[in-house]
Amino acid sequence: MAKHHNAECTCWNCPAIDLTGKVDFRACGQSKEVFTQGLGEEGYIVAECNRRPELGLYDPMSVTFEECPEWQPTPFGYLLKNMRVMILGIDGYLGWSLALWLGSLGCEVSGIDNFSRRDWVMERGTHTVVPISRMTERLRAAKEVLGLNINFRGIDILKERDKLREFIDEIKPEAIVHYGECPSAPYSMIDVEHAIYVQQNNVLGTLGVLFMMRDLVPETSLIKLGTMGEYGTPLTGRPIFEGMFPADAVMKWDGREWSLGGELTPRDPVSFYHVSKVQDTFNIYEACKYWWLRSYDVMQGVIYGVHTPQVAADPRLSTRLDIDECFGTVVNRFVAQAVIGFPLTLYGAGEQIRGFIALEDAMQCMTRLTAHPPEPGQYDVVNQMSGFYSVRYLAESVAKVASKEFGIPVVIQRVENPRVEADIHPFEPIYNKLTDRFRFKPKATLEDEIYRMFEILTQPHVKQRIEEKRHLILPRTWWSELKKQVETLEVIEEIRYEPSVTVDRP
Ligand code: USQ
Repeated sequence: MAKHHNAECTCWNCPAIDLTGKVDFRACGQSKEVFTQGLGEEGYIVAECNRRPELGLYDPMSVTFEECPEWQPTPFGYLLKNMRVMILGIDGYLGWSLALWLGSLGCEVSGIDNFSRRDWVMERGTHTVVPISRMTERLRAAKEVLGLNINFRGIDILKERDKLREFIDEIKPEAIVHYGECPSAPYSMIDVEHAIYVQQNNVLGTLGVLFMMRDLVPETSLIKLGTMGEYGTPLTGRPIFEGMFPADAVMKWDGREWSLGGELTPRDPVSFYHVSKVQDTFNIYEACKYWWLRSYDVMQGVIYGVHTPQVAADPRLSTRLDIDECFGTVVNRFVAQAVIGFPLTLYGAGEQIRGFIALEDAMQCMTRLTAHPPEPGQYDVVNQMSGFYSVRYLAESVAKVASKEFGIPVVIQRVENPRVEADIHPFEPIYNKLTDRFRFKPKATLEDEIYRMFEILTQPHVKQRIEEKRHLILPRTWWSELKKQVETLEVIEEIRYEPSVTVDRP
């Protein structure tokens, strides 16, 4: 059988390692005198293990995950026994799904949230169309249905740093997954108050977390949600690398030539929200450099879907699904629109291309990254997506599944694009690190996931909740100063396909 992707990692990657005072981290304030006590007789690095103190001082490169009894096999690689994972933003669309997912793999999950996603959505006058329970109910159901004890605390990352510090100190997480940010581009473009709020919440909240990690858990990996939108869509058509230029990239200018290998690639964000993610990138990059923190910055494509085996296990465990202009992502919106017979809203030409990933696949990626922590000081970037499509292709795919499989005819419309974005552009994302290094295997095809969403969204109580918010489907938030609802540019005729006779569905 092929080895797990992290079989050859050693204690050098492991968050249970204790390097304090043993390695030359002078950049983080340790003096030369302190670190020399950690060098073995022949000048090798030696460390201690927080989980196996009986090892005493030893060479951290000498034990692999495969050999260590603390690391146990799972379908997604070796995971530390009862690995302590803290999720910032555990009440959100992704945070809640990941809590259940990791808990089911044996992790000891803790998490914080200030319920701001619920508040933002309420502020916009809308609601999650898949009903979700209150946190107390969610926790009770997680215990009852899946046997999980999730350790939750209501904390605001930015405003309650003392409480978060205490919680981190108490739990001593071995990985921190950071989803605790406002994820909406349109929300950040509403007005000056919203722009400032999003940037403050995201950028300064994350900056605070970095300082806490330096002080309390410097060996813990930070798996931070960034976005593919940090890169924008370079009109030159150059490939969108995974955060840094590859070793053989060169820049030519004025008859001279330089290697760009290892340098951060240019960022060209597409909203004030996306700018906040770019700022995070630089803050995390610096923290890894100054303090030897370790982080994967996850440039995630647009997410869609509402299924994982755990959230499907009980209605009280469902994760949210938004469909409004601010918090609904494009595929989720299109399926909801189709369900209530609302013409699918292609913005502008509809030829914008983005990277996409299904919820369940994103969970798999996050698990694989958690299982394979970076080395001390390592800042790395992955482009987390499983395919890329034009918005028009997505609308057509939704229309196809709707009419073929559910007998729902679909109309597609082009509306004025309220955003400032290139709607016709080249796009060549590179996204093979997750598949090659971490052995991510996408499981959900676009069509299958759309099908699964139709199954859920056509349920009468969900359909009813979509109907109630029909008036909030068309966007009103313009990147320019305009203050009006977008208007239809073109109606693309009703799309009907022959009902499917061949596709076998579970
Ligand atoms: N779009 C339409 N019609 C709609 C909604 C969107 O044509 O009804 C278009 C947009 O113009 C855009 C594309 O679809 O070109 C994607 O829009 P979106 O609203 O699905 O996603 P976006 O605003 O880019 O943001 C979402 C998440 C964000 C994440 C980002 C990943 O809300 O948190 O960072 O996807 S990415 O797009 O790769 O930057």
